[in-house]
Amino acid sequence: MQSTMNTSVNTQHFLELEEQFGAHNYHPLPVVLNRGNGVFLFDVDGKRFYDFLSGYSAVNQGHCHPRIIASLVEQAQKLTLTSRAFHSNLLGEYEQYITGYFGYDKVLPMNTGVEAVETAIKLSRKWGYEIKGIPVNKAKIIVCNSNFHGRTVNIISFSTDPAAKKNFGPFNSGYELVPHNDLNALEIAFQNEHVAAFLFEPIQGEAGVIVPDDGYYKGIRNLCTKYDVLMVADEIQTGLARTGKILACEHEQVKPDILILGKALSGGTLPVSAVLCSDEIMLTIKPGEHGSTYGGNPLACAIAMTALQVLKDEHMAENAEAMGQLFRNELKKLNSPFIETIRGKGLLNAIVIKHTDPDAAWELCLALKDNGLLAKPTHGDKIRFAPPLVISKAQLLESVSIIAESLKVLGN
Ligand code: IF1
Repeated sequence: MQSTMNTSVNTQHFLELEEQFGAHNYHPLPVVLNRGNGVFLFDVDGKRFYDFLSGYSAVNQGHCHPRIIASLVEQAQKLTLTSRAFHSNLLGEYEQYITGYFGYDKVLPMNTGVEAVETAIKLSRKWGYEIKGIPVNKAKIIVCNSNFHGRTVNIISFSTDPAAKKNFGPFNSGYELVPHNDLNALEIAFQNEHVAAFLFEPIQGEAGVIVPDDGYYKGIRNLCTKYDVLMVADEIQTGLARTGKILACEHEQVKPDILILGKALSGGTLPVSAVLCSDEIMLTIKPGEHGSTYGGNPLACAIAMTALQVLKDEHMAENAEAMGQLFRNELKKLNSPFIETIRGKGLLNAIVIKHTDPDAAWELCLALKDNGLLAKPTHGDKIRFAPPLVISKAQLLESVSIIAESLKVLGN
């Protein structure tokens, strides 16, 4: 099948700069963007696209949300960083706001998602040794096959993706793998008294939007309570209204012991992440035992409070639920022979492509691009569809028609 790699001279210029001067650690679609607004991205030739990746769910609130940008601009002209060597007027206000928003005693502010996951692992181990009484350096953390929690050497130590691990060893110990969505396997793993925590994604995003059975979150909660194991939810991608609730765990009225947030916590402006938990867990870390240069900086605090507020003010979870249902129903109605599976929750969805050509998903994404919609394959045959949560019904239906038109590139 011919690749539809038609790019303008203007676009080609930027691609060549990256080719020559940048690391080749990604394989992006051949599109160069220079502006975003709401659900739309625009390329250097002024072509408009529906954004169906949303920065991997970091842009839930829509590109350059006016209230978030206004907070950024206002605070950027006052004070951006004090470091934690001193206090700022915004950190305490933000800490009170976000802990009240999610119902936890305390928050530890970090920057990237992986830093928050590392922080949650350190808190889990500290709690395991100092509260649960696990022998020091014997703590186990249970994780899931096909997990994705970031790309530091410690985190990829428990990845099951060969591409994420190849030639990055040696790796860290203290982790045990269980299948995702398997409560029996989890209970067996919990027989080990050295288990401090279970770290999981409510929906496995990178693995291809793997949605567990109903009751999985409640089952995890019950087992963690029964065996005195911390339930650690990585809601970096599933949180902040993406799946139709403010948190994916809310679909089953479940409250994790440790909540990890990132991505859309800043509305796609700059890296802001957070770890929330009880005093019992959080106060195991004493002054000087953990931190980061930018963690909790006043610019991030200002942005995050607005990013969280607009989720509620604009009912983005409710819209994600409604538009997600509509999206999956409309895709099903296409009855495409090339779509094997449609799955997701809220506006975190994916399709599995069925085709003899192993590059079919990539070719479809190129055709989608040519037709004005940006999406990217994950793990070969799956395409994630995750637009900003502000998408309207008319925009969603237009997007489905673009998908329908683009599927023709796979044959008739
Ligand atoms: C890339 C994936 C998505 C995450 C969860 C922690 C992190 C992520 C559930 C780490 C980050 C990003 C990383 C980015 C692409 C994207 C991604 F494909 F890699 F796996 F979304 F599915 N927990 N996910 O999804 O957060 O340190 O990146 O801020 O590395 O290519 P981060």
